[in-house]
Amino acid sequence: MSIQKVSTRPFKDQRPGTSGLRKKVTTFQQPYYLENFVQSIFDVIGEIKGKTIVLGGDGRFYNREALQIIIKMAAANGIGRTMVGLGGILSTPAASCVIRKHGLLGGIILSASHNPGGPKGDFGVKYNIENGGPSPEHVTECIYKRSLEIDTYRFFDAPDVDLDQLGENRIGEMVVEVFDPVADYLQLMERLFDFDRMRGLLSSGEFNMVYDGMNAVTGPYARAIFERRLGAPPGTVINGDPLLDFGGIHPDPNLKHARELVEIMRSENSPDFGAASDGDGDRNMILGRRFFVTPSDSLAVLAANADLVPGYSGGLSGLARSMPTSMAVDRVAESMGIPCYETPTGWKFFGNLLDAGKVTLCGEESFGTGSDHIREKDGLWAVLFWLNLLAVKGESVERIVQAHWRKFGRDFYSRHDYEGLEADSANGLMSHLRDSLPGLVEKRLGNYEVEIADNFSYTDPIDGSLSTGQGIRIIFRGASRIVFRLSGTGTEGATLRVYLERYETDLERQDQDTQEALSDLITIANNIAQIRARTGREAPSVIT
Ligand code: VG1
Ligand code: CO
Repeated sequence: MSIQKVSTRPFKDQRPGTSGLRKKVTTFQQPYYLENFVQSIFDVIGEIKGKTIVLGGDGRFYNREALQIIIKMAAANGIGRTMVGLGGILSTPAASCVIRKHGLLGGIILSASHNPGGPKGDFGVKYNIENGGPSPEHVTECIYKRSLEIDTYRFFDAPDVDLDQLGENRIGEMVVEVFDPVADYLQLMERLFDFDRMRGLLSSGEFNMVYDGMNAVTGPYARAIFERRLGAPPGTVINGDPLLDFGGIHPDPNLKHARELVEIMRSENSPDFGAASDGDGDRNMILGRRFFVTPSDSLAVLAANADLVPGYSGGLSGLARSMPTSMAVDRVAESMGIPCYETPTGWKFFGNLLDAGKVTLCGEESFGTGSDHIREKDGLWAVLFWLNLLAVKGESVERIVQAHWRKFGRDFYSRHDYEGLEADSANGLMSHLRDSLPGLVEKRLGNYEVEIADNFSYTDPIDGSLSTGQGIRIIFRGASRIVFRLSGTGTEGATLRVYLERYETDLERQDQDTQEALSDLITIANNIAQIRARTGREAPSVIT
């Protein structure tokens, strides 16, 4: 047992994206690849000697191997204590909760979120800071710069730690504590939501729910919460065991990938409430009987009804959404007389606003919703929030959403993804769009008149940092929008995301099919971005 200093050479491709460093498993398996990135983190985060960090992941292929490497590197770098989730399991929101509750230095979460797993799938590493949230851009930039010049990493040569046994182990001076990854998180949820009321609903015999763990990290959390704590019958949680390859599915809770759940919710005897989370547990999809709640609407509905939930009955300080998220939540903020902030895509941009107490609830169109209880989006939190509302209101999911539209108007909303494009054609499309922006302002496109056409940039209201090039916005008079951006989480080629939104206050027209309601905007988007000609694609790969 000894500390080793291993000479290495830098890799050039370790710049973290929207949510950490995400690459193919095979990339991470290259000698020194994981080690270099982890050492780069330890090198730039300041004083680490004697401090405590938390580690865990979504259970995907290579999770356990990577954890053993990181544990031994932490010991060699002088970390005092490392907490690791039992079985290597730790959801992203639970990691954020544990960091905050125990005042830790930070945590390393191993996940590629909703990306597929397995030997040929994806893997990822993200570092969360002491507020429990993702590293802000200036930290990820330092990690990246360090990764370009690194020449040694530290490693403690010791036997593997048994991750399936709760309790304390030692590697050199460092204590490794294998802990229950559910307990602290469950306690936090019990403080925010009315568990007695939800238990009453679930045991009334008149209400059924189904929760899809998508063979990923949330299964153990969901069984503990819904089946054991809230008394829902066994079997309420489906696909509840974390599998190395997620059973071959993309653990992405949307209408395409959560197919099993969607079919259950469309069936004759559908349960009243359906929900799912993604690989690392930070996303959520909410379904009623034959009814889909868009994530943007979900955020707006939660905000509008927050006074019915114990954790938020004292009022909301402000709301926030990522730029491409629909403006439904803006209207709720306005009606409450509180501010609504518009940030770039990615949860890290909410961190400062939450820390400063300016925002209580926030969300993204990509099935991410959360609050100031932690510094990550939180899938099960959103599901519990909905369940609490359903228990208090005694109405169906569909009725709650329709009542919201009647009051605030409806934002028809859809995202069209073109996945696996050649990087050159995707970049060409975006630069063509950037060049067209000045010519679009004040122009009429079909029935729509362009009010603003720009490339979104954001100045953080707390620390003044500027983030540019965050997505092309075409805003039409009357609050309709088209937004274009390239994904920062993919591992193959490029993904173009086109976000479409149309605001409708006419009650008669609120029941239209979403794609029909947006058809004019879809045509306009295709024309101005020349999507077919430039990508060769006739249709998007995923519509959500
Ligand atoms: C996507 C979503 C974004 C989300 C990010 C991480 O990023 O659009 O809203 O914050 O994934 O989510 P991109 O750059 O591919 O559009 V997760 O569940 O991976 O932590
Ligand atoms: Co995720």
